[in-house]
Amino acid sequence: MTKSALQVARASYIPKVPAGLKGNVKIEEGAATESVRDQKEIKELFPNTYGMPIVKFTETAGNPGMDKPINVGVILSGGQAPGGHNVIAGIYDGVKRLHPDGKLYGFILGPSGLINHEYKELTGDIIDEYRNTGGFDIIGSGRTKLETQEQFDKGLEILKKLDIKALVIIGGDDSNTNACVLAEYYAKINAGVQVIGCPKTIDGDLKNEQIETSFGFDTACKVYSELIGNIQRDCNSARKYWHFIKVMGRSASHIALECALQTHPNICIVSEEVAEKEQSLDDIIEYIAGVISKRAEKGLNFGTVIIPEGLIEFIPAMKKLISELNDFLAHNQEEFDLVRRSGKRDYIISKLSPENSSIYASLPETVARQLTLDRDPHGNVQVSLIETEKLLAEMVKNKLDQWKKEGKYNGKFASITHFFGYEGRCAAPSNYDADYCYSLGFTASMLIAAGKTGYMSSVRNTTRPAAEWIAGGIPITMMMNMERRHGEMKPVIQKALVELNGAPFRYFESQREKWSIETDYVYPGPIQYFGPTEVCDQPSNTLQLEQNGTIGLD
Ligand code: FBP
Repeated sequence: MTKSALQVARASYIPKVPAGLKGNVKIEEGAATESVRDQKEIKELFPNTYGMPIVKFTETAGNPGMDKPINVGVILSGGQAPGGHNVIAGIYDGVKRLHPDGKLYGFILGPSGLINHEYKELTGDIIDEYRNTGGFDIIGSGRTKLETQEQFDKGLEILKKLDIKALVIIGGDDSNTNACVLAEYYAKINAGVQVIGCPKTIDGDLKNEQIETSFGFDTACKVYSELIGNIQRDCNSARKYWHFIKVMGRSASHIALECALQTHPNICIVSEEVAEKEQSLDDIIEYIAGVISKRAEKGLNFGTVIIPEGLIEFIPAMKKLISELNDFLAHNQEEFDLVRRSGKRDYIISKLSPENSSIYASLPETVARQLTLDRDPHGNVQVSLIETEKLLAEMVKNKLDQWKKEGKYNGKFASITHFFGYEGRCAAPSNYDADYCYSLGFTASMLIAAGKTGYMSSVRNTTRPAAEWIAGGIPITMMMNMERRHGEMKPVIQKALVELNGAPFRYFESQREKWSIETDYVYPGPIQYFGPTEVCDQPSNTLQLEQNGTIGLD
């Protein structure tokens, strides 16, 4: 395989790790824990893994090895996120540090690899090929849900065959919830297999008081911010386009907000604010058109708008429409498939409640069609397929045309749309993600050595230099509450949305008026790997604001 010069240079990068992981590791256990909510229900559902203490690793004298080798299995679950290969490298190095004969097996293409017994041993040569690289291609990832007892038993067969004592599941909130259910089941039947989770998702919505950030968020935001900065420089040069830029984030707007903090666009919509203020689609259009009109008065007929991917589901009226569509299609998909393409829109209009039907009828043709495309494995609309950026650009244009007729606006409006998602999910990890991921993986091995199950690997204090990071484990049940999913109450890890009273949003709110009218663009440029630490090792603005209340260079 031909490698780029950067790949060759990055292969030898040695991730920085917390001091606590450097030598022999001592485990410190805290007090018993409770779930964030619904303690009684969660305790009943997880009798073997509820209430366990938070643990922390510190360095101690002595030999870090174990008498017997441990074999470990690893699964990559869900969407790609930069740094996954370093998590696996960290697990591998941890397993080998414990005993040179320990083995690491990777299950192919996500949880289905465990169920279908498709795996490969990850040897030192393979691991070395992937250190500090982006992507999940070392073993591939998949979105199969690991949730039934039949799947758990099928998985156990291969785990036993390979003498695997612990399984590490690298995934988002749903995959880690399922990891905990699996840990509980294996504990209940005395299977002799521990299960450890690792917090992954570029969306940044798997975080809480114990988990500072999910890996991949830092790199993905830096890649998107580079692209947005480039667009801003172009738009400030040509001065003739409004760019509507949608960024990934299936649900929460963390990515949009972080990119805004890094690049100072003229507009950034935050879905959580839209929901809180119960804004309609028309309110959002009016707001965007209003900023465009104010800039036009100053002769600035150009600008940038950042749109979070999940926006559509946070507009209360659209949420109701999507929910009815989800239910309707879940029961009538076959009939819908038989309707001719040209008749599908009218078919849906005729089947929905009057309120939703009129909203659906008001949507542009393309978006109406996108709302009825195939659902994901959870039965939800795939928001990444909805071209919200085009919807907004088109509706803003209509609004401005109307204002022009009414004499309220006298500018020029031309728009270009973009969607940044897949461009960032497999990028080479930033130093932050390379270090964080390696530490998460290594910590997972230490949790396994300590006999833990039902824990999520955690590395905290990450706005400080890596040596001061704190490695340990958080019981997954601690992050859970009961939520209604497809009509049933289920134990799930709480998804972290943008907090409107949190420091990152408040900072954005204090600046957005200025950014909207003035042209205060920041051009972050590409991720820097080598050079001064304030350029190469800065965590995301979100984390810095959350932990320090300020952004490094401010
Ligand atoms: P995860 O939550 O699994 O990490 O995936 C996040 C994400 O990148 C979203 O931002 C996006 O909506 C979705 O994956 C796209 O999924 P797919 O890769 O299946 O198109």
